[in-house]
Amino acid sequence: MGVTAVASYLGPGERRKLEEAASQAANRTIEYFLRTQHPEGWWWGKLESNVTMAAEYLLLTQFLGVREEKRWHKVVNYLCREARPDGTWSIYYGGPPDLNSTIECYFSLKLAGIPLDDPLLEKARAFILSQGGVPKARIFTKLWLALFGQWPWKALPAMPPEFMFLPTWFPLNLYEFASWARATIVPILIIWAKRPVRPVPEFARIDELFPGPPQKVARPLSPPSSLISWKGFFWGLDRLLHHYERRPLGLLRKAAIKEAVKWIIARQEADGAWGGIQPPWVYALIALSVLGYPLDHPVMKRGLEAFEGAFKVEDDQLYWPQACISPVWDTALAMIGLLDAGLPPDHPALQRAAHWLLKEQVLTGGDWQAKVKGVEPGGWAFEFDNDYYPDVDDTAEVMMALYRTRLANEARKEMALDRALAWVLGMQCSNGGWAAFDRDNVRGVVTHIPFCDFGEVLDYPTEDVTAHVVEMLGLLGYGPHFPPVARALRFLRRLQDPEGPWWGRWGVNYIYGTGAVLPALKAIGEDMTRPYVRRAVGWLLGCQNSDGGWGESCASYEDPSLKGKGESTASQTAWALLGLLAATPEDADGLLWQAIAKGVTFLVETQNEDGTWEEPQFTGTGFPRDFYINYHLYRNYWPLMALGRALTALRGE
Ligand code: R04
Repeated sequence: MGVTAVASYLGPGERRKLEEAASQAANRTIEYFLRTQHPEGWWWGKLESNVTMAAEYLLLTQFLGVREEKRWHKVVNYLCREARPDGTWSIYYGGPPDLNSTIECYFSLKLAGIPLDDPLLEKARAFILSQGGVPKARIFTKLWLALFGQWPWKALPAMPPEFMFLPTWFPLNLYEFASWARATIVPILIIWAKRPVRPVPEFARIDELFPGPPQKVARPLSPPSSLISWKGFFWGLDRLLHHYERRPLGLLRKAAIKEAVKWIIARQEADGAWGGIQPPWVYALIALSVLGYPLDHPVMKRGLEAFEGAFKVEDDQLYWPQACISPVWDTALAMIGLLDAGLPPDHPALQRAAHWLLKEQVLTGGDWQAKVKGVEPGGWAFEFDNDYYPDVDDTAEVMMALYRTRLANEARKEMALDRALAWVLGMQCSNGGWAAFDRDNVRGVVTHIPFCDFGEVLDYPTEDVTAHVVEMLGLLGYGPHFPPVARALRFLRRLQDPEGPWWGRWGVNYIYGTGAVLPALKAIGEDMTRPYVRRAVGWLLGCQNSDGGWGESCASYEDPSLKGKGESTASQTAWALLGLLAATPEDADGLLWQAIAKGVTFLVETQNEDGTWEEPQFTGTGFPRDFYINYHLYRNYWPLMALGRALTALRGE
């Protein structure tokens, strides 16, 4: 975009004013990142999700018999702080009351000694019963309750450990599940086989959360409407498996449990957790405890100590464990923001970050190799320690950050990039897209298993991850005719929403997806005047808020009429600007630049003195509908990218 072109749409005075304001704002945020970089080179923000992580921490320590009152008091403070005035908890800021979270918090608070007639519990109980009580909870919540005799094991779906033995060619095997579900299911197979019950004191029972006598209303899943369906098949299989459970084949059962234990122990990461995320980690500790592993067993010890490490958020009042930690993701994106905002590519801060990232490259094997043969490891994971589960999303962003940074030892960097490129290309799915952790993890049959009533159990190739890869390939010099790119572009064209945007799998929601695809199309050399691109631009212009920002509530995953709608936030305004700035061809009309100017002004006017933004809203997605994330650095590095790219356009560079 030539300076004259911009000026003619914004007017010389307006353009200069905007450039000045954006430049000052960008410098404040650059200063923020320079002063908050860790000496080892990384940036890392809190990953806020929902209270089930803290409630389940209480339940885990209760179950393992390591409950410690001072710590419990801090977690109770956190749960009470997160409770809303109506006595419920939600899974995202400003979201509706969530039954599972409210039940798990209610039970934990009772265990902590909060009396039944406490106003908070009274309101929570009223909500829980209004939703049908515990029988309406998800399987995971019922499993937690079963551990303490608050839900009958026989009313949970069968999860026999023999499942471990299903071969990888069988349509239903461990490796047909998404990585996060697989790592969570294996320990649960052991727990289900043992059906442990560690009773709680009478005062902590939660019979009052049932719509009738628990022994009567705590029923197994009722048969689906039509038995001639996958759901029907699995319901029938579940009944059969419960029957088998009465007298399982001893040797087979023993061997299966042994196989599961081996699988679990092999996957404990250096930080003592599993898979970098909470579910596999807590269920692994429960499973090993149920098998008699003592607390001072090295695996148990390290697993418990991990709650005192990187995952914890603690001050003198509160404690809560993060569901996951995002240092690699945060560092790569912070570097890209700094580079976009004009920090020299050889700046010491960028070099420190790059050297840290180079040390984080995963050069050992992982579960992805079950499906991807003959490809050398070379990706990055999201966390400090998660060698078994590197992901394509992090790898693409890290590659872009490294590629644009200048190091003294460029050869070392180029070798890392070559390995990463080969791994990413090896991970491309058959339909041209890229998923996060696995290739072609799309066998839908697993989604009908009764156990799978929460989150995602498949790792589908998605628009946002594919876009990040295409953007990276464009940066590395590949064009639209490079076969993997051509296939990816066809994938993206196929998945474009009829109204113009792209759906967002790992970010909320259509604004995230569209803000990822448009820069990718620009980077790969697509003609940005093509109708399908203009439809996406038109959609973004159409959902700009009157305050100049953009926002989209998590609710848009449930209610398509809310696509692109929600109170303006810094990160989502940034995503929209990244999209529009990528699509400003020479002849962009005034409307486009007026919208960009208003969006940039929104960021400038809402920025804090210290170069950061406020963002209580959740704009990250763990699972659409079930699990949302507030990445605490999203509010800062995505706006920095947007301001940086706006300045580049305004200066006609
Ligand atoms: C934005 C980057 C996306 N990129 C990296 C993803 C990182 C986080 O991915 C996950 C985080 C998760 N948490 N909890 C779960 C989970 C899954 C993820 C989870 C797992 C199993 C069950 C419930 C929750 F993939 Br059951 C924090 C791809």
